[in-house]
Amino acid sequence: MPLIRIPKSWEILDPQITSETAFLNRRRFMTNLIGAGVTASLLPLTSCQSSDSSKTALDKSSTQAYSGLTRNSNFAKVDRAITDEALATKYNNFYEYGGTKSIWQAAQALPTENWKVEVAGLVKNPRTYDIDDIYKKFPIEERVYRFRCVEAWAMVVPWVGFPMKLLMADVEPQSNAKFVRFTSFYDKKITPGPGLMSQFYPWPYTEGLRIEEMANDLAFFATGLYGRQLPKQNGAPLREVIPWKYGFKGAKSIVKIEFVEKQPATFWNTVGPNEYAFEANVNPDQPHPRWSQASERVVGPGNSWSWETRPTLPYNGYGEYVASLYR
Ligand SMILES: Nc1nc2c(c(=O)[nH]1)N[C@H]1C(S)=C(S)[C@@H](COP(=O)(O)O)O[C@H]1N2
Ligand SMILES: [Mo]
Repeated sequence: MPLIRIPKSWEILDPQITSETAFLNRRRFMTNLIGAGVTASLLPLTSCQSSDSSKTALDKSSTQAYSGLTRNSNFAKVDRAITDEALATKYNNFYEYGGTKSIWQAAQALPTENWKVEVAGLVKNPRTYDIDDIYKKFPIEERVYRFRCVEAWAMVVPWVGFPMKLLMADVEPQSNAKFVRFTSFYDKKITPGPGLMSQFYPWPYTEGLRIEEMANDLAFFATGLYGRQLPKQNGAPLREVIPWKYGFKGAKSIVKIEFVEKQPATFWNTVGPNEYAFEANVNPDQPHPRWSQASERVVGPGNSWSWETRPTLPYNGYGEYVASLYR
């Protein structure tokens, strides 16, 4: 690429793995600008990843701690240590606030007061929940889940929240509802996106599941992590957590949930259908077009070249819960 940029040391070691956006959008973006007579060398690169911000002190006072929380013993153990909270809350993907991993400060612009979540479409009881209704209505528990980004890094996060199937039971999908679509908060004045490229993305961020996937025991709405309410950068006040799929399937800061008949268009699948499948189950045998998915790097302290490498597990290790959905 004719782009002027000094790579980070770990990028030299691992050049093929870049963020969700890197190649495809750079190409789309350049096609547009080259058409407009702008030279490629002037273009910014938005996919620079950095974990530098993890060194900044963590301010735990920014969100409230849950009291009387119980950890669901079915989802308490994983094959590796829980990721350091400072890393899970300072190494994020949230493109509404920028194309790097260091968006936690920018994400503080998200206005979470008086949050509402609209549930619409093919349901018997369409309704708009105040976030406080959600907190009161659904029994909150803690679950420790493995978390795998399509970029081949992985964490273990103790989420707080409730199974999606409880919300389904409340709104009662109709029999013709075959899919669900989640929409994230979007407001151009508040969510600038990853620089100049932003205008080419299909905002707002959307994701989707098959109804049977949503009904699975593991499918979770998170309202918190590490025993406290979700920080904004992790998708406050409500996000999806689907531990057997790549991280991009888990839309953050959800404002709308729609039950629909046809597979809905979703954000990354629209941007790059051969790179980001709608199904997106974690699968070591199905490489991303630009890198292998056979192994993953466990996010830890220091630079990513020093992170431990582990084999990727089919369904991210959750096959016993979900493999039957795909037979
Ligand atoms: N609205 C929205 N949701 C999103 C994203 C995003 O950019 N915008 N990024 C996704 C991706 S690619 C990942 S890996 C996870 C990251 O979640 P975390 O920052 O809490 O680790 O959020 C997902 N949900
Ligand atoms: Mo991701």
